[in-house]
Amino acid sequence: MSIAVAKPAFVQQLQETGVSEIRHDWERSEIEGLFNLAFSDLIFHAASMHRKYHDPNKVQLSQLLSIKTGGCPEDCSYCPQAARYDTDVTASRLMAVSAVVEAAKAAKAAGASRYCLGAAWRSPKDRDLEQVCDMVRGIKQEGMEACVTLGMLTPSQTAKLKQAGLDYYNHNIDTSPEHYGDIITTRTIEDRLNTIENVRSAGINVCSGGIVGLGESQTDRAGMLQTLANLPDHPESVPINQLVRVEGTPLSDTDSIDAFDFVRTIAVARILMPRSAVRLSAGRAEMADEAQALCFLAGANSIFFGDKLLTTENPQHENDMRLFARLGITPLNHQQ
Ligand code: SAM
Ligand code: DTB
Ligand code: SF4
Repeated sequence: MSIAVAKPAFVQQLQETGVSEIRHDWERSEIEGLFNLAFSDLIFHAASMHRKYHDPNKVQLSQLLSIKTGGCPEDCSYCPQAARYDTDVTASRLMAVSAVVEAAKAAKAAGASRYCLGAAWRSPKDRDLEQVCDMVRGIKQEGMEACVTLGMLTPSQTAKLKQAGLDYYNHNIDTSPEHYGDIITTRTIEDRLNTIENVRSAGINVCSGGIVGLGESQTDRAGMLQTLANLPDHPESVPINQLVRVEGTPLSDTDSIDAFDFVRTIAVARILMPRSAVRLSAGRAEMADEAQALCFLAGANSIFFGDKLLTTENPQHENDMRLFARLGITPLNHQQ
């Protein structure tokens, strides 16, 4: 006996018209239609897409290290590293190459396949970039993938990073074009898109996503994902962060978001960018195991692991491994 599954009209129309699943022409209203599906219909659609393009029981593990912390001249209103906000972050200078490579070795031993370096810069100075390039070479020598996030880059800087062997560059658009100016005033979303274009032109994989919980509306969430999905190429990696509310930042008192709304954002990202890795990024320390499991079901297939993100807490390694075991998830190795 076959069981008939009622498909939402929108999903049925997509399948019947044979519309390609890899699209770059999403209308805002279509994306809002996805967000407004009944929860089970949305998750079913996203999980089906996930299974078509990925092994649903594998999750890629990246580990983060803040190589230059705090003192940043930008005004991103979510960020504890902006010099203008009074937070507990202590500013530090750029780390030595040897210390970074030692930390990468330890992350590899713990199971990370990618090592990601973050610096609290608006954009790197050329002298500092040379040092970061040496860090990238050192990480690559350990047999790991390397990712860095250093702020805005020029084409000559992306060329240097590519030459050093960089695999991914992380540069988030953070929110929708309409909401962007309420969150950051010291650089525009066009500045960010220019850097993403420079990274892409250099042949480096693009890691770009955003933050949920900044006080944005559902149409802003749709607008953020629309901007990413309608790029000429989808980012290979799409981090979806839940705002980590840090005392002293302008957004520290923002209302927490409904866990199901966060899962919906992951699901819509999975449907819009089927081939990309969707990363369940910052915010896991405040998330129930059940909410994380729903994110994996909805198509998240990458996380940051290790006890720390850049300056804030992340779940303990043992807790993550226990959750993976309970869910039958195993780490994805980049050779796979
Ligand atoms: N300074 C560089 C830049 O902004 O491009 C690189 C580092 S910055 C910390 C990288 C990203 O971390 C930001 O774009 C933002 O998406 C994310 N982020 C920063 N603070 C966060 C917070 N409190 N909660 C969630 N995500 C955050
Ligand atoms: C991304 O999308 N999230 C990471 C990484 N890329 C660089 C950063 C999260 C930072 C959370 C706040 C903190 O720890 O300072
Ligand atoms: Fe600086 Fe990056 Fe934080 Fe913005 S997100 S304040 S650019 S470190």
